[in-house]
Amino acid sequence: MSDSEMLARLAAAVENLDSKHVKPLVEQALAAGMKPADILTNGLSEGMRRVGKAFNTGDMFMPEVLVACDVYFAGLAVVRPLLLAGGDDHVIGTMVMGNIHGDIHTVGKNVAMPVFEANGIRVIDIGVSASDDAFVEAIRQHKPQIVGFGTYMTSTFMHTKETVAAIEKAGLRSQVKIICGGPAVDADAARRMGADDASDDAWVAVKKIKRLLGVPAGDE
Ligand code: B12
Repeated sequence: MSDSEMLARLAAAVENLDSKHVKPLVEQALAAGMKPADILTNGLSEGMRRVGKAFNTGDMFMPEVLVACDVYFAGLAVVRPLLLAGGDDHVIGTMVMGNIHGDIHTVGKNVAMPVFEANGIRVIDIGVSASDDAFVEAIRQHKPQIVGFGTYMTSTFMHTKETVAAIEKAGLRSQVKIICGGPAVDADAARRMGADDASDDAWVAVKKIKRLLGVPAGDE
């Protein structure tokens, strides 16, 4: 089987909620010499991206999205240790990521983080409903170049301003770029609230993060 056929089958396994075949397919792809990042980005994540689109157009419902996530994570469990064991040479930056205070949506964050990791962004997850102080502390401790706010509701997206202000007050704002994510975000509004960018799509966000880091985004 060619690499592109293998990737198509991996994406289809996630999209078709095929929990039985996803793990053996990932193992087969690895045995064939395919790169873990390729398997994740162009196989499993591609399937999850299609699921996200189908959900947004009303062609899939939440229970199916949650099963698709399980399939995605079953495949991810095989490739993730290999990605993390790959050493630092592919790492382009560190990102502290958490949900803004009051926001407990986990699915989007859990889908986005492996996509970022597969693209060389080391992610420190500070969890859901993280206080402004928790962001400040994590920045002090981990010295990231990027901070990601998970904001899945209008109310928590609007809280961006306060969290940015806390980071500013701690004297850390100039050390980090800030990007918001979630279905309620808008890049212009995020900038007006003091962040640097926003995206409702993890794959588009990777390009935006690369631009913020001054790394070629691969589309110019
Ligand atoms: C599932 C869900 C829930 C589940 C969450 C389960 C879980 N463990 O996550 C439950 C039932 C618990 C829930 C609760 C609530 N929810 Co809800 N929920 C949703 C729903 C249906 C899907 C979210 C989802 O998983 N999407 C799929 C993922 C893959 O997409 P995503 O989150 O956008 O993530 C993608 C990108 O945004 C990006 N991304 C994600 N994170 C990040 C982070 C960064 C930094 C970047 C750059 C990118 C990025 O990557 C992902 C892949 O591309 C949405 C509706 C919707 N259309 O989104 C409502 C929704 C988000 N919820 C909503 C609301 C109002 C609530 C509740 C207040 C409901 C209530 N009255 O109790 C509570 C609040 C809970 C809280 N305090 O946080 C509203 C928000 C409306 C608004 N604009 O304010 C929505 C939009 C539904 C609606 N249309 O009304 N919810």
